[in-house]
Amino acid sequence: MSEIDVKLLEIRQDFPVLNRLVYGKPLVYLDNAATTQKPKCVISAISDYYLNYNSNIHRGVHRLSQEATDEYEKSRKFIKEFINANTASEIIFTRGTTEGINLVAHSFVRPRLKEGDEILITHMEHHSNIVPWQIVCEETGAQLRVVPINDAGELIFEEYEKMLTDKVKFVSVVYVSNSLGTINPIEEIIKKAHSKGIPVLVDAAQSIQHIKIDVRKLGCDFLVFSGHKIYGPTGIGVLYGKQIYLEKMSPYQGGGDMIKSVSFERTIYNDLPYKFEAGTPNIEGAIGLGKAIEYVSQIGFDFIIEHETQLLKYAQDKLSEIDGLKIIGNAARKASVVSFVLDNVHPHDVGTMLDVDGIAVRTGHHCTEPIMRRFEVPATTRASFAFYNTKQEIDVLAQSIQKVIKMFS
Ligand code: C6P
Repeated sequence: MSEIDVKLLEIRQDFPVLNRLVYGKPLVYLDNAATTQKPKCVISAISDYYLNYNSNIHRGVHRLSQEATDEYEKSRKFIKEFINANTASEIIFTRGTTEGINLVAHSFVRPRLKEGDEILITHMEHHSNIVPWQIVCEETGAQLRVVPINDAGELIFEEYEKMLTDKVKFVSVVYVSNSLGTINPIEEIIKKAHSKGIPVLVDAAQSIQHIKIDVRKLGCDFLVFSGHKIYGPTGIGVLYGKQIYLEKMSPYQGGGDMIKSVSFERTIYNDLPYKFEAGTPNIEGAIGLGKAIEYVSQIGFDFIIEHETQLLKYAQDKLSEIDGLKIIGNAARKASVVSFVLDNVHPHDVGTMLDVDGIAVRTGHHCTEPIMRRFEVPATTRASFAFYNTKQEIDVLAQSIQKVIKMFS
């Protein structure tokens, strides 16, 4: 057995669900872009909170509340270290990527826009990096402009450069596309926008778990991700923002914890990061996310990148050999996603038949309808990989696809 195989065996033991059967067959979980499975340490951290110190945070002088507050804030510090933010105050807990983008759209971009201004996104954005900007544009009279992509599913950089006119007030762009797997040249995108003084938000929902992210090196102004895609719980996510911006922004929601003092005449808002965390937060979610990030750091990006790169190459090579299968998204730089269509078989039928073999993939438009239109397909079947997946699982996928083709021919 190779070193990677030995490590994989160990890693898979950390994820109890990977041992289950589906219709009597071993589960082959290839829907990791939708949500990743959770390691035992994350599950234990959540149950430990409920079993031993469940209480509200930032509010009580009692022991349990202090313990819960300490663990919640410890997670924030882990995340600060993980993405190399300047201070823990730049780490805002949100419900996920979607809420992070909406927060920035509402509290940072909208107050700075006037009629005729422009927001720039790309053709490969998830709906949650399209719709919040459409709402802001409707409200302000600004225009949403979309940078085109080529037939391989790559951003056309020259078009991006041309579209970065003086009218553009904000750029919001995905790092890794969830339906194509394309890795965007994010550093160059940010550098170009900054050369014109335009702030940039990075949607890191599909990159935080695959690529080592250093926000200071990237220089991005905002970055958002979801806990559940990096082996943490659902309902928790992170907005990173540069302190100079977060300080100037008005709150997204009003309520408890985001204030220093309230009177009917005047309310004084709390300091960062609490100004953006109104109400009782997802305490167990934040604690679980901290644990997930600690776990991922222990696995290490050297292993993650090496193994996932091999898996992606193996899957692309294997699936490309199948007659009648077309991969959608052939960018030179890709991460962990293979989207495909089969001649004469609807992706929903593909997904349903793969399920019978215990294989979990996602079918549909993946919340990226404009991409489906760009490639003139109604939907795709998407296999997406995590560091616990194996080449043997990809073999099972390829065999099962062959069965689907036979059945429909
Ligand atoms: N993509 C997928 O199956 P939330 O739902 O807030 O955790 O993440 C939204 C989101 C934003 N940007 C990108 C690039 C994403 O991939 C996602 C979520 C899932 O592809 C669910 S649609």
